Amino acid sequence: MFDKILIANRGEIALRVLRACKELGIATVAVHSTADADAMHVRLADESVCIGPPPSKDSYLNVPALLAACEITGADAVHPGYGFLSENARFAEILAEHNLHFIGPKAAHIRLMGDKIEAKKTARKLGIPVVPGSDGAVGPDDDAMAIAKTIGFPVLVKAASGGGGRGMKVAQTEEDLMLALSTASNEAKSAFGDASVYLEKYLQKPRHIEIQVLGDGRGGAIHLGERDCSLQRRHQKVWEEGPSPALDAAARQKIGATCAKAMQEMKYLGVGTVEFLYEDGEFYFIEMNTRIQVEHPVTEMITDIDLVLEQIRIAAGGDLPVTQEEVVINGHSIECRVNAENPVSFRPSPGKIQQYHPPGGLGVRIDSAVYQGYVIPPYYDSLVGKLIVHGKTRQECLMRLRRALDEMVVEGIETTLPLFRALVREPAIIDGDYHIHWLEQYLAGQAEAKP
Ligand code: MV4
Repeated sequence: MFDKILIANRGEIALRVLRACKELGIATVAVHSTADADAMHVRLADESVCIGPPPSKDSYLNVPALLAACEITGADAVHPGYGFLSENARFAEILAEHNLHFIGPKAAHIRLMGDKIEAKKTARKLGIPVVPGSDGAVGPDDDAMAIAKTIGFPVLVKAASGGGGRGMKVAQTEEDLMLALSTASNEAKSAFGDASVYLEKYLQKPRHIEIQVLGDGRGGAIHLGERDCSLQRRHQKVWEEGPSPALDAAARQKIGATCAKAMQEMKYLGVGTVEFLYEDGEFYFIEMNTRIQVEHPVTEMITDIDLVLEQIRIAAGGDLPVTQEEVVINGHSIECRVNAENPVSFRPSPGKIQQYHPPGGLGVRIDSAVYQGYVIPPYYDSLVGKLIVHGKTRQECLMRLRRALDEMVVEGIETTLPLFRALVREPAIIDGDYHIHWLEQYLAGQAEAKP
């Protein structure tokens, strides 16, 4: 097991990793920019190192500074959290070159899944259902029109190095295709330094359902059920829940087993999330995330497995915590990402938290690193904290979430709490009857209603 872990991240996930380290009896090193000197994980860590000024490129993405912090403190492993360097294969390799452990998948798997074309080809080879589309990149010499006609309009042009919604263009008709191809390719070139794009059948109103997987790197792998992340705004997840209201046990078992088998064949190491679009009873692989995700607590609450603690144990050579047969999905969990944003315009609202009262009670969890008097800096994401609720059933979970939202107090900054207080009372949400475009349509309707 590791002796000392450097947590190369900030905010709630840094605190989350720190908690797992403490429970494992592992010493912790916090790194922070000058803007995060008063952060909670810095106060609670055994040691802390300032790694630079506020801009991420000069601090949390500053690899030499992170290596120096490891050297100074004698850390033998680095946990990247999510975002920042968590899916940077080169960083994982550099750590290995410095005899440091990267708590994450093998660099080759990070690189593989970072290329959305290669990821799809791999998924298909491993028996995972994928969206119908082009066989790899569509280049200037290919007959894109013929490929698109074979797929059937509308088609989606996607950047190979994209992901998370970046570098996507819809072509509704043949006339739209050429413009969509050139626009997506040019944007991909400037955003990712890689102009290659591919085509997919455009699914109109799917749900976004992701499967949590855990592999020991030696051929053992299990799945831990799904999370429904369809409620998103501009590709930012807002509300995630598990199990999905749209899946029955048979569908869950089938797609879960398919993902677990694929991870066994890959000899995947650590935690991972296989992302699907789900429409008319069919799953379509879109991408795989090779990191711990923001919404991991939803899975923890319904499986009672500490994903971050197991991620660390497995990175140190440990075995999977349970067999597939021992994985039991118990009850229902919903996570609301409370952001320091105006709940209507979503304009960021950094500043000092004057009053902070987190809710409590049975089945209520807050993953947050803020406190009364904390100043939310303007340099990073606007997450105040994640309100995660568990109930024996989805209805009990909704009732508890409604009560917890009404109990939660955050004053001094604007937050998206009012949005969640409205959503938890919205019939479509109560019925679980929504898709990936539902939230933006709901917000557009709200904007119209209140000009
Ligand atoms: C799609 C799609 C429809 N059809 N692919 C957006 C982010 C990235 N994960 C892939 N995304 C999509 N891919 C096909 N073939 C619709 C989306 C999409 C989306 C997916 C999941 C959650 C929210 C979304 C919002 C807009 C578009």
